[in-house]
Amino acid sequence: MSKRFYITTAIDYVNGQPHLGHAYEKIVADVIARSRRSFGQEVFFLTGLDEHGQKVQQVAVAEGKTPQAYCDDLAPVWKAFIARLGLTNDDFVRTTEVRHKTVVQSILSKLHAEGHFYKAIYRGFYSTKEETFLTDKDRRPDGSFDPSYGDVIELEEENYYFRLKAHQQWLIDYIEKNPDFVCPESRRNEVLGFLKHNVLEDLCITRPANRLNWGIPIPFDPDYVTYVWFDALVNYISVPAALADPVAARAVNYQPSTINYPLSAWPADIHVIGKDILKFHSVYWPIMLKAMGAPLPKQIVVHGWWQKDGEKMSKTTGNVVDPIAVINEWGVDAFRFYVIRELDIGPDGNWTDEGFKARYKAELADALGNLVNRSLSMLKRYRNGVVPSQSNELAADAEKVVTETRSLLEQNQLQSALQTIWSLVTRANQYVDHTAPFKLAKDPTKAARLDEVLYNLAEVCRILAVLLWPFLPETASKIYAQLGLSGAPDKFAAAGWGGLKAGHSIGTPAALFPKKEP
Ligand code: ME8
Repeated sequence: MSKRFYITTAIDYVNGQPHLGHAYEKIVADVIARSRRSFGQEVFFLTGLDEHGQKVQQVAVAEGKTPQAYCDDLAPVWKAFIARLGLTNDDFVRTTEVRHKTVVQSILSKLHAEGHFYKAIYRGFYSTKEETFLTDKDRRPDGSFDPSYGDVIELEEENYYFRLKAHQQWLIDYIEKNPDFVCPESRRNEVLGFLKHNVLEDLCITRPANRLNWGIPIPFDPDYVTYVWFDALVNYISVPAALADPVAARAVNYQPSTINYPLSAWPADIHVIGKDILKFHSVYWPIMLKAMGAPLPKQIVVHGWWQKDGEKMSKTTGNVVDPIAVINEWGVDAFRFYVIRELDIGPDGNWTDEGFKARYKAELADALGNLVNRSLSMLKRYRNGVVPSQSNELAADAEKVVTETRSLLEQNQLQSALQTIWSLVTRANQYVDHTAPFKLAKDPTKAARLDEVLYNLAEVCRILAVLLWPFLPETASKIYAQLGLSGAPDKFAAAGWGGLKAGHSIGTPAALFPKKEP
């Protein structure tokens, strides 16, 4: 049983509409997952929902439902959402599932027995919205708390705490010795700065059940439930443990009763997350794992946040992008293309409808779509759709792009990979313009030259399908089908030059990206 390449996303809060930010993160992870599978690696791709906590409890009560019924109603909406994005996740976790709750409790029991927790009274300011205690460090210069914390109340409460101080130095050393642990570098520096300039406060890991009962009960004290983050972060290891991953199961002290799916996934290779939850993933999560005796994830990939038209997206002002509406109008691949092409993993991004339409027109319809359509239409018209003998005029260009794309995908440089792939699209379009096959076709003495040109164009289209598969799976499959090839273009190894054989009959060309009225 070889270890799978294990990739996760943040699990989304169930109480809210799936939005552009959620969609972006999941597509980033999906592109990485698909590319690794295409390289021949076995992959385990996990996403899911974060369902406990005060916010869910409050909304459920307001809607006259139990929190569980509320989550059960919303979970299918989220599952339909990720299906619409074309995700290839292998599992979908809900933190209300027994398999997850059992593992959270098992970890709590283990760490409690080993003396990692203590109980203490804390008096302080509390943000219900963020479900967190605030300190003076969270105050703005004028002494007030940022409105993003919502109503801040004074609270005195006895809770369980996780001892963190002993973990500070090894974590600093670890992040320094492992430059790829937190990516991009700016986020790594942010974590190191935080760890070096602050004394780590112990982490409050419970909430009293009489104030909040929508959470996982603490196994050693029925008066408490688990704090949302000690619950949510655990999903990354609870699912492998439940699927009988030996490393995960050992670390969380849990043996699933039925071993029907022996998985080898832990440690995770990549956690894809947004910048706002960096501290939870790069400070608390590694410390939790270290305390459990589990190997740490290999990499935390941190993406930026999307705005719309230069402003924060907000339902109240109506300044939102509804991914499903965009997909319904333009197709899933246009959406996947725009978010990955527009925003590199790291900085913040800005969605504009004009920008989206401009990329659709220039890069998808006029560049890629036109290349495939005219290449295959000419092959159909001039050679009855039968592939001529192999010619290698564009082989070197294609091979260079294939090598570069692979290397960029291996480094999760998704935006650059798309740019590189488009350099081949541009090259091939220029080749059409320079060789002018429509003129060659009029001159019978140029038949051999026309054969060469048509072969090169069809073969570039085939290679593009393979390169595009992780990004634009529907389009890649359509190109394959139009080329008359069976199966999916899902094996990177097929990107070598010369895959199209002389005498092969292609299928029917059709527009990949229909032009839209302005
Ligand atoms: O934080 N642009 O859930 P969540 C890009 N349940 N990404 C965005 C974004 C935006 N405008 N808004 C949110 C949670 N995100 C927790 C996670 S993980 C163990 C628990 C990203 O629904 C955000 O950064 O608020 C996060 O990575 C993900 O969407 C889910 O956010």
